[in-house]
Amino acid sequence: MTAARPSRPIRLHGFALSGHCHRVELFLRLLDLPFEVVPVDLARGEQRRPEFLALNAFGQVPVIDDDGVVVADSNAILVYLALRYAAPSWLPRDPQGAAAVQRWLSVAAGPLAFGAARARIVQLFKLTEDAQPAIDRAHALYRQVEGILDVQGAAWLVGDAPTIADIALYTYTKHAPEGNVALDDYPKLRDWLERVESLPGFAPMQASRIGLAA
Ligand SMILES: N[C@@H](CCC(=O)N[C@@H](CS)C(=O)NCC(=O)O)C(=O)O
Repeated sequence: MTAARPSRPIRLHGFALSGHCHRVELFLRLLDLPFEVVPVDLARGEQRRPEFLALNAFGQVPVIDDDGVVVADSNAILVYLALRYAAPSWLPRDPQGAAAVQRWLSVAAGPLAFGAARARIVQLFKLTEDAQPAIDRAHALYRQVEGILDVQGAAWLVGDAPTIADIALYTYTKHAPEGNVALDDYPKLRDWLERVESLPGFAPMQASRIGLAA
């Protein structure tokens, strides 16, 4: 059976330096779906304009508009795209597989967002906040993920094929050094990053010369 295709390009309201947005863009590219980016300038506060708040009352990117179907929140968008346009392997339908993927989406919205992603934001926007708690949270998470990848002996976070769990965790992990989170101690994690990068259609988020990447 041929996978469904959008009848017109999906509009991705996003910001080039947002890992949450890259998460969505990466999955669109891996699925080879047509899309166009509608830039939202966070520095100028465009996410708080009424037109944008009508799309996402939380005032955050990413948001997609798929021919009138508006979906906000990066992980929600991954779920939508997987169910609508992807092979079932990207989001298993069996209870155990679906739960295993959801577990990682929760990690992406929790420890990843408040760890590596936050530490990077402090550098990116030169915030005065102390980044150390976020850096510590990032290392706590990566020690756990390293152990899980080691014990599972698996190539991917869930099962034996890439899922949206891998997509959700990829970008902020890859860019963690920009937030002064070194990945040297996590060889299994770095191998996993490379596996994601080898997927057909992969394109990186633009690098920022900040933190350990300066
Ligand atoms: N849970 C949301 C978080 C998205 C998020 O934090 N977006 C940031 C950019 S990375 C944003 O729009 N920030 C602007 C603001 O909060 O004013 C998701 O997964 O999409």
